[in-house]
Parts: sequence; structure tokens; C-alpha cells
Amino acid sequence: MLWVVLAALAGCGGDDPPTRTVRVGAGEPVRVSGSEYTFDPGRIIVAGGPARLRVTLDNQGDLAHNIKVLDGDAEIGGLSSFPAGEERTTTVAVEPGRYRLVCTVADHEELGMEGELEVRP
Ligand SMILES: [Cu+2]
Repeated sequence: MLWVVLAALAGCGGDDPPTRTVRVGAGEPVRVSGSEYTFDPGRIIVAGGPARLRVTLDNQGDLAHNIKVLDGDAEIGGLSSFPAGEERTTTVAVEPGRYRLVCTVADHEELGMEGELEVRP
């Protein structure tokens, strides 16, 4: 039984879960599921930027979550926190470049609610 315990512990460790990537064209909407403590997909690649990216966060967790788009430390868009079981949509204007996606509730980012947004020309 020991290996079961070890496997369970390994699963709860600092290793990130596999990150799913989605690729969309500029103008195509993106849907992100948020839960404790992950965004799925965790990586979004937009081709044909600059773009007005329409993002829907589907809160499938048990807690309130949000999603913010960060350019360096600057927040350039996103959604305020909202309750579990709801979804919200926003639009963010992005130039080609790399951005971070984070949930700013408490320590959710440190716990894994973070992702990448890459906008390609
Ligand atoms: Cu969160």
C-alpha cells in the first residue's frame, strides 16, 4: 500500500499538472475553466494579432475565482471575482507578445491558477 500513498503524495506535490494548450485565430473566443487551483487551458496561443480577445471564464470550482491578463506587472484586462458555478465574459485588446493569466484571489496564483497567453502576429 505504501506505493499508493507515495503516488498520492507525488500527485499533490509542487509538480504542475499537465498544461493544455489551445490555439485560436484573432477574433475567435476562448473558453477557460477555472477551479481549485488551475486554469484549463493553461496556455492560449492567438494567431493573427493584434486581437480583441474574447475570454469566458467558467468557474467550475467551489470558490470564487477571477482571471486577470497581465503584461509584466500591469493588469491590462480580465474579470473581477465571481462565485462558483457562474461564468463571465470579457474582451481584452492585446498586441503581439506574451502575457500571464492569473487568478488574484488570495494565494490562488501560487497554488496554480496561472497560465500563459501568447499573441502571435
Ligand atoms: Cu482563484
